[in-house]
Amino acid sequence: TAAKPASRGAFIVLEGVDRCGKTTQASLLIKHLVGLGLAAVAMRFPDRTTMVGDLINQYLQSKSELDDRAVHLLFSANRWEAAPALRKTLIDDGANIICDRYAHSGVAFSSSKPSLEDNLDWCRACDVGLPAPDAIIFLDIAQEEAEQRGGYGGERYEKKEMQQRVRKRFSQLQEMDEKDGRIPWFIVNAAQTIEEVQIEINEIVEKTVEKVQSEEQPVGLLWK
Ligand code: 2DT
Repeated sequence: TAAKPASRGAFIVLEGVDRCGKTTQASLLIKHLVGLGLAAVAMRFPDRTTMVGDLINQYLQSKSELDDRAVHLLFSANRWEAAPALRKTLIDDGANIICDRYAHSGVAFSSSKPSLEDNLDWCRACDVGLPAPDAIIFLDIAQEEAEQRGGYGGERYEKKEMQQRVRKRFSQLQEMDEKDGRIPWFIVNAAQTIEEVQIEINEIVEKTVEKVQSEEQPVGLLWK
């Protein structure tokens, strides 16, 4: 059996609207951490490689239609099915996780739909108790700026009005987390150059990893 790691890994989530540069920054961050000699694993949600993820993928590509609540539950199930492996990576392997979207995207997108706009609590409820992020890094960019980056793709949700509503929901979720005081948010101006954004993210993540290692707190339970 493998030796128990000296400390658990940090769980870092990158969030933001489409075209904010999350995916690019996530892979640069992994390289940076590995370069520092830290174990770092990439995750992303939705994870389209599972059976649940395949249903989500078909829905996002408009190859299927699903009730808004049903698809919300699939996105949440897609996180719950990953939760045991996520915990194992953090705790047994002591590796840091860099995750491209997580529960906050789940709530921000679903609750931006007309049928769910008054159901924020219901949207959050499905994700209560999941492994909680140690930090949320929100890549912030103005709508106009994001649009100039080559326009949106053809998937469901990749439309201006939706993206604007999602951005507002993210701020609301940030306020709620800040009131609760357990999950720190870091807002990074994503309109900067890739290098500038990278430098800010690296600093936030290095501090978070140090904090997790020194405080020895167990993995939190989201919104519980
Ligand atoms: P990507 O473009 O990052 O693959 O995301 N989404 C994501 C939800 O509606 N609910 C969720 O729980 C998650 C994780 C955001 C595909 C789209 O799926 C949305 C964009």
